[in-house]
Amino acid sequence: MSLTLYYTPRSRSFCALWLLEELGLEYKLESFDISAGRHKQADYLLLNPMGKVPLVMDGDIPVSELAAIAIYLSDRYSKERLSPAIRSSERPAYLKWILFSSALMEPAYAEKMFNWEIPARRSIAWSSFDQMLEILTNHIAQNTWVLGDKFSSADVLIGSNLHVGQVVLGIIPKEGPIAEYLLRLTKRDGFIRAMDIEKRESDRFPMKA
Ligand SMILES: N[C@@H](CCC(=O)N[C@@H](CS)C(=O)NCC(=O)O)C(=O)O
Repeated sequence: MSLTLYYTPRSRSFCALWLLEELGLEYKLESFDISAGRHKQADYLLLNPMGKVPLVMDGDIPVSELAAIAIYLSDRYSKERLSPAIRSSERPAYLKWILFSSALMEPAYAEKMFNWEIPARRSIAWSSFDQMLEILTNHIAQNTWVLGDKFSSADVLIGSNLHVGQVVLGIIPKEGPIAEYLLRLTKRDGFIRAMDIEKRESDRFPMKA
């Protein structure tokens, strides 16, 4: 096994880094300054035509898109520690929450941040930012993790979005069930290790004016 994470600080790459730290696997960090454009070079585009980070290489197999990275790495390497078994009854809920992060939270965040005016709500996939947040809040008010007592990679995906939403974008509440869930997440050793690496790499590649 030889894993490489293509990473830039202050980006969604943090989620993949946190996942790798939760998995406790050895991996190589290919960290770069996003303004250098490494992710737009021809060799990179062959691996991820979207030209985005993160990208995980498992040997010579490219894995892009956070939901796919989470499902693949957890199934392949976590021995069911971060994902329920394929045939388990928890599997549908696990997949639902993984997709909730990328298919519902992501566009809902964009709607909120860019003040999108959407004329026909029923025709869009994520309904609304407020509904997304309400559903997540009601669920997490009654559960330690999205799958109840079992922590999974779905929590890493949702937690990464919530962390950015609260700390960077200021659109996620600072108190209540979601804030308490985030506190539980950010106390995890995997999160703390990933945040130490993120801080180190942010210092290495400071934001350009
Ligand atoms: N849908 C992608 C989103 C990845 C993404 O948006 N990455 C941003 C950084 S946060 C990026 O690479 N932006 C650089 C660009 O588009 O040029 C995923 O889930 O991995």
